[in-house]
Amino acid sequence: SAHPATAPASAATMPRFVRQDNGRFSLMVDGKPYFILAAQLHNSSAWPKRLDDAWQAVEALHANTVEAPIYWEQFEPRPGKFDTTNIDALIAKARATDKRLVLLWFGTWKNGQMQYAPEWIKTDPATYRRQRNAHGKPMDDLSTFAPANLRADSTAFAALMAHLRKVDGTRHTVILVQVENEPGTFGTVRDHDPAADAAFDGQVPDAVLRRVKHAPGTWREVFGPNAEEMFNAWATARYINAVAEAGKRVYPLPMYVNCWLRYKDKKYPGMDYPSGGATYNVFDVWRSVSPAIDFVGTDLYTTDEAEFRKVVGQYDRPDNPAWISETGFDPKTAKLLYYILAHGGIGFSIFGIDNPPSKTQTETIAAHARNYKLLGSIDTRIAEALAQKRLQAAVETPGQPRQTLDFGDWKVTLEFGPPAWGTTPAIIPNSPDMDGRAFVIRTDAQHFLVSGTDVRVSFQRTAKDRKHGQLLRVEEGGYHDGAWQADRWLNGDEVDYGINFHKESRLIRVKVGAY
Ligand code: N0T
Repeated sequence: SAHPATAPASAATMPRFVRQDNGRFSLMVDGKPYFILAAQLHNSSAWPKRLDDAWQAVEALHANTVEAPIYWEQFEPRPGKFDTTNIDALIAKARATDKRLVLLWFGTWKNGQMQYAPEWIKTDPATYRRQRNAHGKPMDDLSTFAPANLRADSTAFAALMAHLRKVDGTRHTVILVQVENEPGTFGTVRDHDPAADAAFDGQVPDAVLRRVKHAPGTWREVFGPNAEEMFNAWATARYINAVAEAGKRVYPLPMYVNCWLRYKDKKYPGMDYPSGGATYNVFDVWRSVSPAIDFVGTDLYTTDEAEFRKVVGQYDRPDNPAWISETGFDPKTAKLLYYILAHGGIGFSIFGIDNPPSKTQTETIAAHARNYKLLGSIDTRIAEALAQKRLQAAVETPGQPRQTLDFGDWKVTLEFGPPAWGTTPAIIPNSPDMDGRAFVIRTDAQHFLVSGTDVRVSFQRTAKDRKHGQLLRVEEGGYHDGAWQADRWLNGDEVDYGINFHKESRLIRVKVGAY
C-alpha cells in the first residue's frame, strides 16, 4: 500500500514478520525464516569511535546480528536537522563483517524515562509537556497527551526510516527496529496531565473494550483498582503505535517493543517497573491499539530457569512469539537460549557484550559463543525447522535429569548428567553445573540433526508395527556451502550407551531405520 515513490526498490524481499499456517511466527529475511542470535551493545557504544572495540566482542561471540541504539538526541541535535553519522557507521561496520542490524530507537522513552530526548525538548517543557504525578509534579517522562511530543518523535522516527530506505532499501542490513526502549513511566501509575485527567474520566475506547470483552464504561468502571495502570498502558501503546505507523509509512520494516517486565515478584507499576509498558498483566489492552507493532520482546534478566521459563511462557502466545530482546551477559543465561528453541521463538539477544578485557568477559563470551557458533552455522536450517515445527529442544532443570522429545514414530531420550560412558543408572544426578541442554531437528523421515551440552542422547523407535529401531549411521560433521559433510562416523563405544555430548559444540546427524 506504500506510495510508489516511497516504495523500497526490492519490496519482494523486504524483511517481514509472518504468522505461519501452523501458528508459528517467523522473521523473514531475504525471503527465508531467520533466527536472531544477537549481541546488544552497551547504551553508549553506538558511536563511530567505539565500534571497532565493540565489534571484537561481537565477532568473538559469533553473533549473526547486532542490536544497537539510535539516540534521538544525537540524530536530531536541532529541530529538523538530522545527523546520520552514527547510523551510517553502524551499517558500514555491519556490512563489512557480514552482520545484520536491529536498531533500537531511543526516543521518547528509555527505561521508563526520557533521557535520550534532545536538549531542545528537555529545556522546553511548556511545549513538550511532561507527565505529571497525582500532585501535579512533572516527571522525567514526556506526556503522551501533548500533541507536540508525538509530532516530534514521529517526525524524527520517520526521518530515520527514510534514511534507512535510502541507504539500505535494497540490501536490508537492518532487518528489524525496536520502537522506544522499555517504555512506561516512573514516579506515577498514570499521567495526570490535564488532558490525561479528562481522558481518564471518559469512556474506555471501543478497541480496548472489544479486546477485553467488556461492556462500555469509564476506566474505573471497567478496570476497577487496575484502572490507572490500564489507562497508562493504553496511552503509551497508542502513542508508540502512532510513532511506528509514521515510520512504516516511509519504510515498512518489522517493528517491536521491548518490555521492562513485571516479574520476580515485583508488582507496583511506576515503582517496581515502568507503568505503561507491555507487561503481561496489561498485554491485551496494550495490543488492542498497537497494530503497527508486530510483536513484543522480553528483557529477561534472570538466571533462574523457573523464572525464565515462566516469562517465556507468558509471552509465547497465539498473538506473540517468544523473543528475548535482552538477557544478562552471564554464562548462566547461555543454556536458557534453548527455551526459545523449545518455544519456537524468533531469537535471543545478550545485553552489554562490549566490556573491558577481563577473565569474566572472556569466560562469558566463550559460554555464549558455544551456542552462537554452533547454531549460527545452521541458523537458516534452525529457523526453517522452527517455522515447520520440526525442531524440539530441552533445558536441564533441577530434579528433572531425564526428558523425552516425541517425534511420533521415534522418541529421543535426553539424560543430563549420566556418567561419560556405560550403562545409565536408574537414578542420575543433575550435571555438576546444571548447564545441560539439547536440540533435535527432524530433517526427513530417516534423519535427525542433534546437538547438546552435558547430555546423553538416545533414540527409541515407538512406531506400532512390531519392528525394532536401529541406528544406520551416526555422523559428526557440519554444513559447508549448504551441503552436509561428515568428519567421521561414530559407532561402537561412541553410540552404544547413547551419544554423549559434553562442553564442546558438535553437530551430529543420525540416520535411523527398522528391522
Ligand atoms: C535494560 C538494560 C539497559 C535493580 C539494563 C533493564 C537497556 C535496558 N534495562 O542494563 O539499560 O538499555 O533496556 C532494566 C532492569 C533493571 C532492573 C533493576 C534491578
